[in-house]
Amino acid sequence: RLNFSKILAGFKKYPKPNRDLEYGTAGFRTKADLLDHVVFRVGVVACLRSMQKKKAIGLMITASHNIHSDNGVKIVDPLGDMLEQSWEKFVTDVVNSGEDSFEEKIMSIIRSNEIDTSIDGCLFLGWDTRPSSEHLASIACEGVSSLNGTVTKIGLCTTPVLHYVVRCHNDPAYGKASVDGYYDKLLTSFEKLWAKFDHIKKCYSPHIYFDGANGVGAITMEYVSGKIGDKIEIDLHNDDIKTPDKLNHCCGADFVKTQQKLPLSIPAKPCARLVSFDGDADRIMYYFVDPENQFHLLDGDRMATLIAMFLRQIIQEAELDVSLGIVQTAYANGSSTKFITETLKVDVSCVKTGVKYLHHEALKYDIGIYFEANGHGTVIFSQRLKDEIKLKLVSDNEKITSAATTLSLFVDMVNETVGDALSDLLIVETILHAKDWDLSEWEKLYDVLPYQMAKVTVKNRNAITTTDAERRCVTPVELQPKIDEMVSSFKFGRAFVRPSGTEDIVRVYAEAVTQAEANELALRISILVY
Ligand code: 16G
Ligand code: ZN
Repeated sequence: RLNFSKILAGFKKYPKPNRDLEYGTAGFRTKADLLDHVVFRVGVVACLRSMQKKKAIGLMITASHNIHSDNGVKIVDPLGDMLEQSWEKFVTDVVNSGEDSFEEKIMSIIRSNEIDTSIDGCLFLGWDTRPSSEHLASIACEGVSSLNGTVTKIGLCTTPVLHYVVRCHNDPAYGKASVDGYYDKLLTSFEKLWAKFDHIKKCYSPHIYFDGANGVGAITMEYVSGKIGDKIEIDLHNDDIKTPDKLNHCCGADFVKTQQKLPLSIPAKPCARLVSFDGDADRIMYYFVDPENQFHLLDGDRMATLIAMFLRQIIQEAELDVSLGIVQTAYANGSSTKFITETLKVDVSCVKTGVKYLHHEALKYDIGIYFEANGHGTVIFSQRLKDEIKLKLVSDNEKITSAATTLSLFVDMVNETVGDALSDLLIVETILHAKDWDLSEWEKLYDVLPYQMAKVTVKNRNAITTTDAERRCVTPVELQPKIDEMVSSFKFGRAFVRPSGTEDIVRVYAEAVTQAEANELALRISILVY
């Protein structure tokens, strides 16, 4: 039933340049003008995936926090999570294949996955504000159509919205499969939860300065601001989506995290609550400037600990016997890990960089909180937990039913499919509001160790291989002993190196007791790598 001549026509219309690409941790990502053939072929493979699973699949066109001239494409699996790993190879093969070999590649995918080709593929498609996004989205549609699949265009949207809609289409109990349905679920639970904690506040201010990275997150917040403005006044900045080169330029969550300074146009108002989203609104950073003009960052580690602390208390109040754990990566600050284990006494595990690894590990808990230090994260809840909450909601103990109500509303405020800056913002604001905290109270939970990150350009980054969740190097064999020796000469020193999954470089991370020492350690390790 497959019409290979239709697929071939697309291969000819969008010829592959003389360069192979790889489906990395964030899908395909490169200069936008090198992507025409990629999105066509990804459309084809995503359609096959949909036929295999007999479920809807998502396609998101975005390059997140990258410069406006880049773009990329990611495939979303039926439950709204990232594409299963075994398929990354299939899609990479098809994207890199020549006109003479694609038919064989596609047939082999069909055979090895026992795909019934009489099924119609069903795709949901979303894109960000980049100037190239709509064009690439239309080519992706051609790819899907070449296999007779159907496409529902969500259009301009954040990455987490697309993930959410795919999940709801395949699992209607999760919510209504539309952008309105998404806002409705998150904001309704937020309003109800807010009302539960509506006491007089001394410390929590209802005002935030918001940096939208001049991307799609700014549109989201403009809408949200109209809905919840009576609770949180949102002062919108970096919301110009009409000027392409402003996207992520000196603003956004990635800029704030890596530069550790204020983005353009956010006022240095002492102690004000400042928030940034990244270009596709799946990452978030909180920060503030103190009266001495010092910059303070509250990153993914901080959000994970804040959420764990809050939820741990609620599950105790609800008398629920469930497991709670935090998943981090090697980038998590050493003092956050110490705080989680020693003070919170919550389980913590460390996995490789990349959302799919964190998400997978978090599934092991009834409440799995995962965050990368860079601000990408969410919470996932087991079915067992959801069922237990229902039982507690009808308990005759008022304290228990109240805690169960809080938890149940909290669950509905979370986008469990993927890190979601809006959902994370609502969570953090709810907790700060409930605790009557400002950012400096939140920051007091623990002191971070100063850290420094560096990039090293090498001939072949894949010569470096790692183990132990990227915390130790396996090859080149002589490297790790040298790193160990160097680290041991720094108080509270910790460092690791890993090849980047998104750029042709090796990344270096170092922590030490002072900023100067962290910088020095990062530099010395970089020299070892070079
Ligand atoms: C991708 C990942 C992100 C990770 C980053 C690391 C997803 C959706 N995104 O952007 O989680 O932090 O890669 O990049 O998984 P790196 O390998 O270049 O350090
Ligand atoms: Zn992003």
